[in-house]
Amino acid sequence: MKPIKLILDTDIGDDIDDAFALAFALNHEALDLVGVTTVFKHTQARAHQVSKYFDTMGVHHIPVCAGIGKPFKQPIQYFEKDRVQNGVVLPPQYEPAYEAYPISNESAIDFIIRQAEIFKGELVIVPIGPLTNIAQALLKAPHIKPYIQKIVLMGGVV
Ligand SMILES: [Ca+2]
Repeated sequence: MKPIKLILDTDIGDDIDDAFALAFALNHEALDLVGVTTVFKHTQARAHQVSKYFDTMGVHHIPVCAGIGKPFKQPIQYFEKDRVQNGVVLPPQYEPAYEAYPISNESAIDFIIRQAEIFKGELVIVPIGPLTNIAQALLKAPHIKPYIQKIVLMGGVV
């Protein structure tokens, strides 16, 4: 069976579940992880975390693209323990040394649109954080909607 072309859209860095999903998507033989996009709060920091993980696993061919940090509708909740960089809250599991691990210059939105155009009808998007990137990609390029085979999600905030 042909592997499923998959984009994992994640707010990795707050809890372990997204890291587990990333490991699963990377290693399952039925899945072809074509890229990882990050969403919610400090998306560049989250992308560097994914890149660090890939480097640890010896994976250097999968693009990691930062997306939108601020949901369209719901305000971001802040906590006393939050660490802030350039006005944006860092993920609790982030270390500054992770910036050494490169991420793509392409935005998550443009990456999703481009992959939908490349894999017409084959692309599956798995958002496991707020749906901001998916919403923005569909608003920016509504023609990609029929190109996306399906969206399998565990999330909520837009
Ligand atoms: Ca998540």
